[in-house]
Amino acid sequence: MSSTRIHRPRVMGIVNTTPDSFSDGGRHLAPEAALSHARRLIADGADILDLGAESTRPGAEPVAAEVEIERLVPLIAAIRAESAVPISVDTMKPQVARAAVAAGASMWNDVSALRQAADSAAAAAELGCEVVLMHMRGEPRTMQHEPQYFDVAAEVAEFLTRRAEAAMAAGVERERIWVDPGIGFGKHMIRHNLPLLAALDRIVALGFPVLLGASRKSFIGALDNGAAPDDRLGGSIAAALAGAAAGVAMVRVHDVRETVQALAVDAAIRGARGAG
Ligand code: HH2
Repeated sequence: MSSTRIHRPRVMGIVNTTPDSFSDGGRHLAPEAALSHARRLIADGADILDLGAESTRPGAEPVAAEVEIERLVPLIAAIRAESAVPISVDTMKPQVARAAVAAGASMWNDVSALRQAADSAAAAAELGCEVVLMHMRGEPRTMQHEPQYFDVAAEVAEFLTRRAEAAMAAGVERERIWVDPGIGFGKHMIRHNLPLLAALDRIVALGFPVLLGASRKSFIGALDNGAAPDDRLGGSIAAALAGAAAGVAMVRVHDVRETVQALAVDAAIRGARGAG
């Protein structure tokens, strides 16, 4: 009996040091709590950690760059002192990305797709780190005000292509660009997020590695009688498996251990398909 080895998507573990993130806000605000959460995610098998200091949930208030830097840099340094795990920084501000990369981060996860500041794309090129370009309609404060699309997957694909072109025009190397459909960012819970999740292969077909962030998002609650964020693990895993089937390269999740296990079993089953 032979089987083909199928690689599972990489798993990015979420560490928020914000007082107001939708799913775990406040829980990891204290530096020691964030560090122990990061340790836990590393032990659980995270391939990379995504550290955020400004919530992007609908209606969230902006945080000053200095506050983000104060929350992130000591945490990055502390993780670096004990682990070689790659670190991503979830920020819209080039000055925060600069401080994070100087402290040891190797990926800039920008939910504004380098649109927030005039010098974002130039900063990304200069930093030479990997860059995630995510689709969002509007900005976090207003993005859920009646979003409209004619064909959501086509419009998201078009946007991501344009943002990747803009990044490359500013000097970001093609190999360093990731794209993300931005589940929940300026999208109706059901009418937009579900067709987008069903058409992830069209985003993968753009030719950039795709990051998918569906973990604990509201559409899961909407499909399960209003289940609370802490109670959305099953739906989060279902979305990660849909991403794996479509060929996404990485999933951004809160529950690392369970997701790694689900993706490993899924990859093993797909690898065994047609064998024996
Ligand atoms: N979702 C959130 C934050 N950052 N970055 C990418 N690339 N893709 C995502 O889907 C994504 C993201 C969710 O918002 P937040 O309020 O920060 O909550 P949490 O970090 O707990 O998921």
